[in-house]
Amino acid sequence: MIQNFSLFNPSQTAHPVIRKFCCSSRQVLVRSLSDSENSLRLGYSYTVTERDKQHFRENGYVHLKGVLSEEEMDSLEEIYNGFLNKQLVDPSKLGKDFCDMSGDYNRPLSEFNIINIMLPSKYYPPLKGNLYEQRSASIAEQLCGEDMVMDYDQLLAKPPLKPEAVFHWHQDLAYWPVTSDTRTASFWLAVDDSNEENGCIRFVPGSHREPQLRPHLPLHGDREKSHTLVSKLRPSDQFVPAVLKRGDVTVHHERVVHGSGGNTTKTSWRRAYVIAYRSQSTVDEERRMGFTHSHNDAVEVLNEVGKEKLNS
Ligand SMILES: O=C(O)CCC(=O)C(=O)O
Ligand SMILES: [Fe+2]
Repeated sequence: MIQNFSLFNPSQTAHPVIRKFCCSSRQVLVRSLSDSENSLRLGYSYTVTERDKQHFRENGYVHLKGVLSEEEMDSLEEIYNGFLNKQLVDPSKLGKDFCDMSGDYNRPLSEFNIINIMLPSKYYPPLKGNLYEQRSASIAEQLCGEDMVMDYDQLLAKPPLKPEAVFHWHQDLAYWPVTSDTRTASFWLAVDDSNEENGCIRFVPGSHREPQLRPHLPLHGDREKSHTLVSKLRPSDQFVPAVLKRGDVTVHHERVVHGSGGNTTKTSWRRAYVIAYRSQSTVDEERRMGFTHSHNDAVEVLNEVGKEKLNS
């Protein structure tokens, strides 16, 4: 039943939700965009302004508004919910790739604070090539260069009433092997409006320019118990919450310090869809090491992450 899917060549046999997603994305090509949104979306691409590029360079992240329209989000959300309600994939088949980023691997699903689904398009291939992938790829190219390819995707959802859904402060590169070319554009798409109450992502602007990665420790002592690494903020660090509307994204650099607080709301979910782009040579280098961004990667490989060669 599941077929490979690309928006450029939509398969008639694709999942109905995907077909709908595909159709709504095609309409974008012919419909003019609302001026009030001041949107820079056009078909499969999104124009990044010089100001956005400068913000990304100087602060290590940038907030881009309206990367997906409300209608496009509706279709995407159906797929997202298919993961959460277990209709698209069976969580028991994902092993550690279906876990709680705030807890250890023994925590039962009913008690998850941050529902983390690694590599959704690997486990549900019809997701591949969706409109968000296309637009984020166009943005990654504008921010980081032509050789950027998708390295991994991830879903991160905080249900309401989860004050402990804290994503600890970290730099992404501390989670990855330090390859010769570390350039990254990490996209964080808000599936819900995201704010301080429901646990939006927060950045320490400029921290990506520090010469060395900060120390990170495994939250539960070792990477076999949980995937989570933790770094501490410094007294001088000032963080900025990224308050996003549904359909907005942030894009962040591999060294910027970031994290998020719990979801203290009674009714508001905080769902995010992450896609990271890195250079083709970096992705090849990672795969040669056996590093795929799956939490099921060998623990010996996971123990080699974040080790940088220090500049003399
Ligand atoms: O969703 C969050 O709160 C954090 C996500 C994150 O760390 C990332 O996308 O790199
Ligand atoms: Fe991160």
